[in-house]
Amino acid sequence: MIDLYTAATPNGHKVSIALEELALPYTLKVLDLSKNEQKQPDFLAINPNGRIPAIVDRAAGDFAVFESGAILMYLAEKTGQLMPADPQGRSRVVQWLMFQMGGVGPMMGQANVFYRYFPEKIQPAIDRYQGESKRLLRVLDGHLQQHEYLAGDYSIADIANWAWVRTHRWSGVAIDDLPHVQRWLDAIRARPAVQRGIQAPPSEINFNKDSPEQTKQFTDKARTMVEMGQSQQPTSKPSL
Ligand SMILES: N[C@@H](CCC(=O)N[C@@H](CS)C(=O)NCC(=O)O)C(=O)O
Repeated sequence: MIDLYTAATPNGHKVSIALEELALPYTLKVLDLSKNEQKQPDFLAINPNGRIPAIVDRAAGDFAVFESGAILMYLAEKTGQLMPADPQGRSRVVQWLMFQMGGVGPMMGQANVFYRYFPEKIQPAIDRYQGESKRLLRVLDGHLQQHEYLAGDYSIADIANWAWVRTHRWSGVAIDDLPHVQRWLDAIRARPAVQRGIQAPPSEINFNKDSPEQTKQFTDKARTMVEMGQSQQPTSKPSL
């Protein structure tokens, strides 16, 4: 059994989708990020960085893994699924996984902060992060024009990128001119395991259309979290 420490965010959903795809039993441990539960000592012993997601593999001597990309690789390697074992096939998956971890996630995350959460609207920062996010989505579109999935068969690279790209509207980045990204988003959304994964736990906002009240509530919570995250340094107990 795996304990999944998570919240309804793209990084959290990457892991719940993978667990659902792999049919691995797991216990959902939802942390309230607006109450800073991710910075409490018990959780810092699992992830010294004080961020979700993290897992503890109870069947493997309580082995703890943090960083969503590292968790996806651990789960794929543990099961021998969602990533090939041969060096080149594995490398293709890892390349597109790192593309998400180092590019799509951080850029869309910062677009959210400056476009949605910061009370001051700093237009050059919004333009920079939305522009870079759009550039990365164009790279995906170009690749998906020639390939059904990002790296051979459907893999953890698709899961990682999909969980972020589906929230493009929240980051203020349109994909109307990216037909291959649209096709790939729809194909992955149709998978039953993906549908279950994004309900674990369900998002607090509708990524496809704004409901002003929902948007305001979520934005206020997210702003509080960003401000708390800037002002508090985690200190951890010894790691598991
Ligand atoms: N690179 C990390 C990023 C994790 C991350 O930023 N998690 C966010 C939610 S998506 C979080 O826990 N934020 C709470 C905080 O900043 O205190 C990963 O991919 O796991």
